[in-house]
Amino acid sequence: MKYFLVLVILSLIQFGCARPNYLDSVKQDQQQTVNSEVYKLASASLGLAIDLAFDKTPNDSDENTFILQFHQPGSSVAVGVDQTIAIILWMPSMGHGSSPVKIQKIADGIYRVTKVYFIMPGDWEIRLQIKDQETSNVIEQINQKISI
Ligand SMILES: [Cu+2]
Repeated sequence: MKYFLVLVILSLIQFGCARPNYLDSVKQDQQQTVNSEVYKLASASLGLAIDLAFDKTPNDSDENTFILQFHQPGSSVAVGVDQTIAIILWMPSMGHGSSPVKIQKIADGIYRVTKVYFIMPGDWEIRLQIKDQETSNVIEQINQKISI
């Protein structure tokens, strides 16, 4: 009986030792979620709110990616838009931009934006253009300031 108890205690200790690693990785995942930044934009022409959510804290040293989601104000359900979406990265203080980003529609009202390169630290603008699908005329431009 004593021997059995020792075995049980030993196995509990082993289990106990195995746990922290697992918990650490869960903690790290949660940390990443907390670190991601969400900007709340609004389109007057569409009458919609737009969430711009970075996958991780934006930086100037490697590729940044974010999700754009159009939705009714006060609702989180994505709303599809007929207009074309364009994004320009712009550094107003120095009058230059960056290389073109890549925009993929992943569902109605939801877009994945990749190849977002802030090529130097400082104040940038993410310029979101809403364009007429047929004429490509810019209907509205929303400038989101972001410090890198
Ligand atoms: Cu610059």
